[in-house]
Parts: sequence; C-alpha cells; structure tokens
Amino acid sequence: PDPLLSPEDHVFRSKLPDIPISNHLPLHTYCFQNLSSISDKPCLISGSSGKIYSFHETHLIAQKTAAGLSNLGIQKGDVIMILLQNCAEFVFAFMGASMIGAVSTTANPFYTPKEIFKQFKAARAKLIVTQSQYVDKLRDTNNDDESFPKIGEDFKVITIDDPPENCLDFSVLSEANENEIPQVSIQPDDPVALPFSSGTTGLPKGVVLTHKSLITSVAQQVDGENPNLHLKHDDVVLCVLPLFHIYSLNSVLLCSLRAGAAVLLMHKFEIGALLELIQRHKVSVAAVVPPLVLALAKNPVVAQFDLSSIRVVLSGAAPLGKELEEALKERIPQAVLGQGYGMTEAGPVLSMCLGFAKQPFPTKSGSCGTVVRNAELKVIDPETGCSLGHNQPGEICIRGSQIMKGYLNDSAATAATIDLEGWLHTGDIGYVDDDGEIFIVDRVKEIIKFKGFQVPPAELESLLVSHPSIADAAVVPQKDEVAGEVPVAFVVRSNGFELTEEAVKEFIAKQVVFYKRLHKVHFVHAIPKSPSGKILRKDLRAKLAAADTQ
Ligand code: 4UU
Repeated sequence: PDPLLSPEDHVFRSKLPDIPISNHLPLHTYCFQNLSSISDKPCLISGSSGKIYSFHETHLIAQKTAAGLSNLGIQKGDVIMILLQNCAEFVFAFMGASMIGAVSTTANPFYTPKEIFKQFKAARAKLIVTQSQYVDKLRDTNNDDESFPKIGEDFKVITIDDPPENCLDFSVLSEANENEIPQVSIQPDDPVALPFSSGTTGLPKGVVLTHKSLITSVAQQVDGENPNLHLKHDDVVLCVLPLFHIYSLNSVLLCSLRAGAAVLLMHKFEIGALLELIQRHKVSVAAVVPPLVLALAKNPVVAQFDLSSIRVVLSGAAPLGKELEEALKERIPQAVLGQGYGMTEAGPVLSMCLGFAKQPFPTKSGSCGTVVRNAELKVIDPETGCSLGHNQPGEICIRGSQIMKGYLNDSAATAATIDLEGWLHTGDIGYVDDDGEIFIVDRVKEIIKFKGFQVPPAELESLLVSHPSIADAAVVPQKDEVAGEVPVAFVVRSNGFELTEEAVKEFIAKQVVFYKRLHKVHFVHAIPKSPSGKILRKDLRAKLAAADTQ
C-alpha cells in the first residue's frame, strides 16, 4: 500500500525521554566503559564455588580469551558456539569473541546431538566451548551422515573442565597473552551474537544481533539519568536463567556489566540452592520466569530463608498471571515486582516495568511494562495492518536500532518479520492502556513456550511426519499450570498402520531436548488446513480448550 495513503500511525513511546546511546562502539568497549571506576568490585560470582572475579579480572580474562581464540585461528566474522550452563567461562568466551569481532552462537547444552549440530551447521561455527560431559554428543558417531565434521579435524572443542580426547583445555584461551589480541576494526553493524529462534513461524533460524543492536537494547534498559532498569554498583543480580537464552544474556549479564553490578552465576535451578545463595550473597535483583515465580510464591521451603535483600523481581519470557504476581508480592513485600517483555528478534527487550526506574512510576499488576525509550511501538489490526489506539488489542510491532539485523541467510523470513518501514512484527497480540502500559493477551504465531523455552511446532511436525507410520501431524500448545504451555500433537496414522500414543511420544523424546517432548497425542483422521495448506492451529487449539472444559 502507498504509505502516503495510509492513515497516520498511532505510535507509542516511553514515558522516559530518549537519551544519547553510544551504539557506535563495539559491545565489549561499551560494557566495560566504566571499568576504571569499578575495577576492584565483584563482577562475577560463581554460585557453586563461591569464586569471585572482579571487573578488572573479568575484563582481563576476556582479553586473554580473545587472544586465545585468535591463536586458534578464529577471525573477525567467524562464529563460535557456546554450549555451556551458566559459568564464568561463558562470559569470558562471549566477551572474548566480541573483542576480536567474532560472533557467539549460544545453545542449550541439554540439546540432543541432532539439535546441536543443526545449529552448529547453520551457524557455520568453527569451534565449540563446552563441558566434558557434553562432548560425547559432539562425536560423529551420533550421526549417520558420513561427511560429518570431526572434533579436532573439522572443528575445535574446548572444555572448561578436564578435556576428553581431541579436546583442548579452556586454559588455552584464558591463559593466552592479552597483548596478542589482533587489531580488528569493528563496525556497529557487525554481528556479535547469533541466538536461534523460530520467530513467528517455521524452524529455528539464526538471529543476527549486532554490536549496535545489543548496545542499544542495554542502554534502553540501564543508561540515562533515569534508567528504566536501575542497577546500582552494590546490586547483586541473580543469574539463574540460562545465558544461552537472550533474556539472561542481555538483561542480566550485559546490563549488569554495563551498570557495574555483580552477577551471581548459578548453573542450574534448584530451589534449595537458589534460596541459600540469595540469602548468602544478598541478591538484590532477581530475573525470573513465571515457573520460578510460582516456586518462590508457593513452595513452603521459601519461608525458611531470608529474602529481605531482594528489591527488584523481573519476570519475563512468558505470561505471568495476576494471581501469581500478587502471591509473590505477599512473600517479598519489600520488592518491586514487574515484567519485561522480550523477543529474541527484537534485541530482545520491547518493554519493561517502569517501577524498576530510578525515579519509578506506578504500575499495574499483569502489565508487561512500557515500551523502552529510543524506540517506537505500535499495535496493528492483524487483518488490515492499520495501527490502533489505546486499549485496542492487535499485533505488537516495534521499531528501533535494537532490533535484529535479520535472520541468518534467510531474507524471506527476514522480510516476513521486518517490514519495509523497519517495523518488526512480533506475532503477539496485546494492547497499550491509557497509562502506556502493555498487556499481552494472545499469540498469533506458532511458537509454544514451555517455561519460557521455545518449542517450535514446525520442528516437531517435521520429525513426526518423518515416521513411516505417520501421514500428517500438527503440534499446538496446551495450557499447563506449571509450564505455562506444553506441546501436544494431532497425528494422522498412515493407512493400515498400528501406532500407539506411547510410541509417538517416545519417537519424539529420543530426538529432542526435554521441554520439546509431547505431552499428549490425539489421533485424528485429518489435520484441518486452509486452502493454501496452512495448518489451522486456531481450530486445533480451540478443540483442546473445549475438551479441557468438559
Ligand atoms: C508474555 O522470551 C524471550 C525474551 C524475553 C525477555 C527478554 C528480556 C524478557 C524480559 C527481558 O528483559 O524471547 P523469545 O524469543 O524466546 O520469545 C519471545 C516470545 C514473545 O514474542 C512472547 O510471545 O515470548 C513471549 N513473551 C512474553 N509473553 C516474552 N516475554 C513475555 C511476557 N509476557 N512478559
């Protein structure tokens, strides 16, 4: 349509004024910009060992890691895969890669070999940083493909603990000479992170996040006279959400580095250990997801711990029920509890609770916050594309320097997500109320979110139809009290084949990470489809909802 003929856009902005953002810098320079004034302060705290790295040490080891990566042949533009639970080495590898203009693709270490190699191949990664316990998954014996890359020959594997055969010890990176970092010129538009996301449709794709996008996003949160997310030098920020997901990488790690707050690294979630660490290290800011809010609000063991140090609880990655929010408020009355709303492709933060600001604003429970500063948000009618005013639900779109450059090697998917005017279409349905607060009410995209983790239906559907006894299949979300949503399948058996629900579940379970497992299989005669062949997911979701209420 002719932009001149389209009606004036209703554009929503932050209540906070725009600020100058140093997004011409490389990401590591920006994150460590205030190093000299906080050099001896704790930067990384290992939850398991208690080891503390100061800002100076963190920066120095990252520099050494940069030199070490370069010694191993990693050059500007090359991709390394970080396949780690939360730990200090994650941070060294990520920042070290940034320092030589390399790119980190982060993946879940619980992925199956198949899932890891799909991402590894798509990203054209040259090296993997991991733990010895995961190396078996990287051996070519896991793959039928003869031409499969071999450890030590086709790619290098570095382990943060005792290296198995053909692998290198992390000390080859962390003990390299920091004076040997090659001189590279890094442009704002160069990629630095490559998380994978399925976005609004299809299979997982590489999301190209540049130095400029990530700096912009971090600055939108923690920079300015009145930062939206006010992190102080004496804050201890809980990092229990996995750093391989953009939420934790950006809003916990990068924001804390920039703001000079300490990051408490926990490699996995376990309620007892978590509470003990919060108490011991006096965690003041906790970034969580709704299932964690549930645990904190409902688990009786919480009462035995002192959580009085917590002043901010940020929840995101999935909808947080109002009741749950209220329940947690009763347990941690001194804290400001609010949400952030993010999407990997959006850099990731679209909106954040203004109750977290240095000079906070009053906010309502159930809201996902207000659009971040230096950005534009609009809500469009999914049918007409026209932008809508206050209180009218529609598809949320965002524009600004923080959004992704695009999907890796997929211009069609990029064009389907970012329109010609630069608006990124989220596939989320929500509205902006009279106070500028955003409420998400539905999702029009395919993605299923299990405890905030992405479960792409297309991935499970393609696995299902690869089964000789399955003629057609569709996967949709079903509401779940604890996980938020779980994937369930509708399956059409091939003529004359016997196939049980258990067999289908097991077939999938062997090939995917735990949270993508099917919770239920419904056998049907046909999958409802539109004339163009698209699965009518809405109909299937409605079928499930109807069955639920019976
Ligand atoms: C309802 O989930 C994320 C990123 C989350 C994030 C990041 C930084 C939250 C707070 C923060 O500070 O990314 P993805 O790509 O895994 O999933 C994106 C989708 C969204 O499009 C939306 O459908 O996850 C859902 N989502 C939410 N839904 C994300 N946050 C919320 C939320 N409420 N608060």
